[in-house]
Amino acid sequence: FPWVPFPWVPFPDEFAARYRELGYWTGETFGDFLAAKAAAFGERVAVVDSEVRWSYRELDERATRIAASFVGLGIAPGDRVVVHLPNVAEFVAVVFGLFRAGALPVFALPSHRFAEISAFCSISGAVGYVIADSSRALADEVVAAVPSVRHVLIAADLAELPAGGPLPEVDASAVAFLQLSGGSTGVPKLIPRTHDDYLYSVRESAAICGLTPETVYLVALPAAHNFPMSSPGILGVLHAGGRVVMASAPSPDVVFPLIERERVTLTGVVPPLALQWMASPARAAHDLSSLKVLQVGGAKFVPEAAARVRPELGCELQQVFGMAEGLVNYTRSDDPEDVVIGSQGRPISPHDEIRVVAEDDVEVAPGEVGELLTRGPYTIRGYYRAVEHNAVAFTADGFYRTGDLVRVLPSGHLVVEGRAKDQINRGGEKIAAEEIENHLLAHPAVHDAAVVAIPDEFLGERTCAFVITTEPVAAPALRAFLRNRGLAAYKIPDRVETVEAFPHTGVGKTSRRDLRRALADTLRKAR
Ligand code: J2J
Repeated sequence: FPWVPFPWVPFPDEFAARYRELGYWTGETFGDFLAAKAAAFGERVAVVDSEVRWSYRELDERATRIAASFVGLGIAPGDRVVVHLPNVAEFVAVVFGLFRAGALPVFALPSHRFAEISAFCSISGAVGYVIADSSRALADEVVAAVPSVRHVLIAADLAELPAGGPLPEVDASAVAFLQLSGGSTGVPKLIPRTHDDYLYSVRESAAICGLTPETVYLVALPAAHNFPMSSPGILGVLHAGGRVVMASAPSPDVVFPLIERERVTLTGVVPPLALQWMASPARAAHDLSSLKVLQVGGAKFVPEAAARVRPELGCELQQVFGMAEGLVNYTRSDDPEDVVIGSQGRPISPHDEIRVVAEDDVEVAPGEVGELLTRGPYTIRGYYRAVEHNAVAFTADGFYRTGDLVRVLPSGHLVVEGRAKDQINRGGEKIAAEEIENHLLAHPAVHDAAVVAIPDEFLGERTCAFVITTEPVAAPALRAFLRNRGLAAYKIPDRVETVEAFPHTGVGKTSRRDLRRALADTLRKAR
């Protein structure tokens, strides 16, 4: 990945000035944030997992100690460190440790494997890779493949390493971390978020969700994902002085006993998990009465399922339509029932700018479906080190092209109607079609490949790979080939179809997008 002079696109000065004037960007860093919370909530429990129960004071001290270890290792302000941890309390301490050292966490998901981790390391030029000790073999491969990675660090050891110092001054307008994009291209995209912009979204999310020191939040989704991190998630709950409870897995057998034991009041899940929880016979055996609100987001939660949440789980539903690039929409607790069930919420901020456009970028009539473009106080202006892609992913005046097809209700709530990006949303897990196609093309017998979504009752969508091969290759062999390339399990195609040729979609040159659409149509008709 070539060196570029400006690896990220800052907000234009006049916008930054406006967001500061409005009091949205306060100059607070993540390091200051945790210190302030420790001062305010000292001995209250901040974060719990199956091994530890840390107070705000303990979390704060541990983060400072870990920051000193990073400095001791020679990790400098601005350096990138890939964080690859399961849902444990240590995740929070490590991330705040990096913030305090001025280094940028790059958030990997537990399901990521060599293909993803090595890509994040090389795109970001990471100097460090933090793991839980179980994934050591993977770390060795990553170090061998990406020369910039000088340190493989076991999270639990970080508080014991020789301390360096002093801790640096950190600038709140600087990039604080790199989040992952769901992506629609062959190469993953990293999202640079600043202290200023992210903390604004966190504070507002905490307010919208009515968080208090009594809030107990269960982290059911992977902690590193933007939803459980910030909507209002771990950070919103810490902002309010509440308690964060880490679940090692999102299945009912793990989650229901935790809800009962910790008296969990709030959690966030993707639609298939909501369905699984509602269908679980274990529900009757546990007291889930403390749960006040179930947030559902990451993929479309259809109204038929949404309507079942209150009667079956006995709690309120909040729909959340967000993206790691920025914009987050919530249904509000005082929204009418039909809006909570039938919409994906409205933006956090009065300064979130929304445009719904047709293919020519002209705005559609109010209430019509079009692509959602957005700009605002916590939406990025460009991906990290992605000059060419930024030219197509953003408009000239800085609106992010979400690739989501929406319509806007008169109340300002958005209804997600579909997608215009080459991505499969497999129950909230995002898969870039081109990325999988590139891996398939690396197989010696694969002449061409196209990956499309197939509708699925439980996951919303699954993946189907169409391949043209030079000799017969069985589907299991092709899947094994992808696994051996170190691709995360959720990206392995659910179905593989070998075809003689791809359909022609009209006159002239066929775009990949048209081809994918035609193939998806073929599948739909065959059902
Ligand atoms: C339909 N599609 C949705 C929804 C996300 C909160 C919640 C979710 C995410 C997230 C997040 C959807 N209905 N309710 O970051 O802070 C699809 C859209 C969107 C993409 C973003 C948060 N909620 N989506 O899912 O970066 O296509 O963030 O553009 O993973 O998920 O994916 P991601």
